[in-house]
Amino acid sequence: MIKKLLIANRGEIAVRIIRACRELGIKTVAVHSTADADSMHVKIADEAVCIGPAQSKYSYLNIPSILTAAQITGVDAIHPGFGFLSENAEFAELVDEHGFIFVGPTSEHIRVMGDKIKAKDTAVKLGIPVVPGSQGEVKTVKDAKSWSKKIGFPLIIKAASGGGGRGMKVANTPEELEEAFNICQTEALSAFGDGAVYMERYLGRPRHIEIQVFGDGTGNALHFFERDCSIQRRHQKVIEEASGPSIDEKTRTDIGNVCVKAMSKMKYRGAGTIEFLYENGEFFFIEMNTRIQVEHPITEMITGFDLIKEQINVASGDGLSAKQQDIKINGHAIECRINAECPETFMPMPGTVELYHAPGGLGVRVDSHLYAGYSIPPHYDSMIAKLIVHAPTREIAIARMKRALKEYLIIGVKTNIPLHLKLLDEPDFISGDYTIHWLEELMGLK
Ligand code: MV4
Repeated sequence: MIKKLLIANRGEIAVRIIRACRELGIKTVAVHSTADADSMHVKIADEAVCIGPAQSKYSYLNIPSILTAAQITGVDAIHPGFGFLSENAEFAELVDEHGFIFVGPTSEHIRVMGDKIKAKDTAVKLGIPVVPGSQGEVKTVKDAKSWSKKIGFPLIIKAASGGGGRGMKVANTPEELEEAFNICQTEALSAFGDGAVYMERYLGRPRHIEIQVFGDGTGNALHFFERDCSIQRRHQKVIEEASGPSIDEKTRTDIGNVCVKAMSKMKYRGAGTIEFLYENGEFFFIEMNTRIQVEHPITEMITGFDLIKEQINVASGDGLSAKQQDIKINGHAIECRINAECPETFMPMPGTVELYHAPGGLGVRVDSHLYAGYSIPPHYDSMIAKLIVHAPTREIAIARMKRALKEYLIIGVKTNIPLHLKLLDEPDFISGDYTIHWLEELMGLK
């Protein structure tokens, strides 16, 4: 049983985890940098420990400092949230070795999925459809040329240790292959300390569809349907929706069942997201994330499950709270990520929130750590809130999101609320007809 839990994170996700703990009767310990002393998660936790200076490297990524805080406060468990140490296999291992429960998968599963070559190999063995490409690492230009004859052009070269859009090169023709391969290998080595690369057929106009999965670590597994996260700019998601507007009932059930079988076979524990590119009615696995994700609330809204509580229950050894047949889609949900940023350059623009008024009413949820008077520190992510709406239909959800965005007052800092209002009026968004390139094409970046 977990009686006290430390949240190794900050911002809205720390607040979200503290809220779940409070409802479960679990005491909470916030950790924070000196720059976050006045942050919401520090104020609402039962206890708080300063773990270092503003720079993440010395605070939110400082493993000895976090483990010491856990020991001093006598917690049973550590929740890593997302980002920071959430997918650090060594951290998961150390948490375990120090006698704390890590709210997440085993360190072995984190390690395997962190290596994109091993992840893809695992997916193949588990029966998940993958993008056709090289089998394992491509070590030399000679091997790259040989694989390219099987894969065809355009193709994409990816770093095994990459992810989130870093360490990728597209070769459109055989003439471009050698240089693209060499650059990718060199950049992978310098950026990640691992030069291993692999190759895939390049999909030109896919959607990014991800499946929310859960496992109890003993072979029981569930899926909570899909999210469409195609609306992104420079690999930063901007709007997400559940369910996916392009996915029909049979397609949804089929891919969900494939993912559940795979998670069951590998005895996966905790929350996971299986990421696919979806093109012409076909799913192609690209990566698996072994953490709770930013956009988990839209899945919570359409299924009615509290995914953070589900994570904590699984970590406690209480297992999953539902059977697959109990998980149903109710209505539609949309999330707009609210960032403190310059509307023209999209550069982060921190500052002090002079006045704050969050929207409310039927079907409106705000996950945020903001309050009037709060100074957004410049050291971390520019996302300051997630505005989530839930409605019986997609059409009503769009109307509800527009009215909620118009009610939202964040005075003192510039935000991307005007951008969201513009996007929600676009015919392609309204019809649901968009790919991963849609936003960048709309803004003339491509
Ligand atoms: C691809 C692809 C096209 N074909 N793989 C980018 C992030 C990384 N997770 C995988 N990514 C891509 N892999 C093949 N074989 C296009 C992308 C991609 C992308 C994927 C998901 C969401 C946004 C994206 C933006 C640009 C490129």
